[in-house]
Amino acid sequence: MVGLLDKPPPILPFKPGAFSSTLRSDKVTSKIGIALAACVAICFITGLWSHYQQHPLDWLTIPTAPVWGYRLSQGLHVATGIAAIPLLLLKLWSVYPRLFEWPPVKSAAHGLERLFIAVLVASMIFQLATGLINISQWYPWTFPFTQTHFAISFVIVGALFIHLAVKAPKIVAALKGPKPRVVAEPGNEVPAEPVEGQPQPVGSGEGISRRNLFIVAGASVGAVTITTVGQTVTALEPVAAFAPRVPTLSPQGLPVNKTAASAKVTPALVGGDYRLDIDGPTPLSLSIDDLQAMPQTDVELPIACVEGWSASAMWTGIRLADLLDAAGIDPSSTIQVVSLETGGNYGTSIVAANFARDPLTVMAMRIGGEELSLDHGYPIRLVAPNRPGVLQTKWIHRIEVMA
Ligand SMILES: Nc1nc2c(c(=O)[nH]1)N[C@H]1C(S)=C(S)[C@@H](COP(=O)(O)O)O[C@H]1N2
Ligand SMILES: [Mo]
Repeated sequence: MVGLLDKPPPILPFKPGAFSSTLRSDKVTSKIGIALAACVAICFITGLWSHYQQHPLDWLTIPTAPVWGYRLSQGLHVATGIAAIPLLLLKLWSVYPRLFEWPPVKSAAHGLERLFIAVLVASMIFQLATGLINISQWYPWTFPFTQTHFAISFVIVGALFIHLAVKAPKIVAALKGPKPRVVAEPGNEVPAEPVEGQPQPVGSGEGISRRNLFIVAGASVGAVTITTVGQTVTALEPVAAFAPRVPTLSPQGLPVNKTAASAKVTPALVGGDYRLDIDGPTPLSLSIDDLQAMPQTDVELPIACVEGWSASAMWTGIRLADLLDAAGIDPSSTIQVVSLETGGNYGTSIVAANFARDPLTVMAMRIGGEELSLDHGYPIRLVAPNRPGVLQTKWIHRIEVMA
């Protein structure tokens, strides 16, 4: 057995010298790795922020300002996640020959280190692939996406932390060290003088220089970013060829994630019998005419979806604080809004007191001056500042006091 492991198998990827690219070096691996780790760090922090906005912690009061806070943090979350895809592929390319290093396990510590790397790579591939599929609005799996995405993020960060700690000395040495030498192989030497009629070598005998490698890396990260970030940066919309959602091409200037039909909200439900009921010391039951007769306020606020698209709109509606005051609800109360949509995860949402009382939080009836379409939440929906799109509940018919 030991004898078997002494020598690499005589087949290609294991043969010494099987990988001849002179572009791979610890320095290249370290630089790409640092860019990838930076993306992972931003993605993790913005992901946690998004999670705790949707599942609040008792001791953490989320501020209502700046109004574009969630738009920025979730835009960064999705953009850094997308940028991590080409970076991860490059990183894997840069260390790929090590997959075939011989012997595969040199010691217990080495075996453990490789195991952590396997966990790290597998969890990152899973996270980025399912995340990308999710923002493309395709849900081919049966496991609960958000819980899994949340749990796996800790596996990634834990394994990455260990990986960086183990590799720290090597990374520091690689970054401080001299430029890796271009290895000239027999018959592949870089000629001292240009030879007329011969193609010029470009740095390594391999046709692409290390500088060009970084240009390719930067260009691929730039390309995936530029062609998708238009879903949230309006100025880049014209080049957003791969953005799953493009706000200005959508009804009333805003994509619709859940249509009224798929939420089973029928026109009959929002007809003459519709009432907005508010449970409070002075219970209210308001018809659409009653609601339209109340003082209306204009607010400019974004809808920022967890999937990374976002768009700002001018909303017109009744300040939520005015409705709560009319029902005699205490200003320190947390409330819940309830949709006509039954079932589904987003039929209700909790509104903490600071959000409920913010002067920018409205129960919107109009968008851009037009009556809300049924798909956008007619007759009335919640729009609050610095709030994930999933919590901007549509088709509200009831407001309840929680605590
Ligand atoms: N009742 C209800 N409200 C909802 C949803 C839903 O599924 N049901 N989806 C939410 C999500 S995920 C987003 S991003 C916004 C999108 O709002 P829009 O369809 O008006 O653009 O509505 C939110 N409000
Ligand atoms: Mo969303």
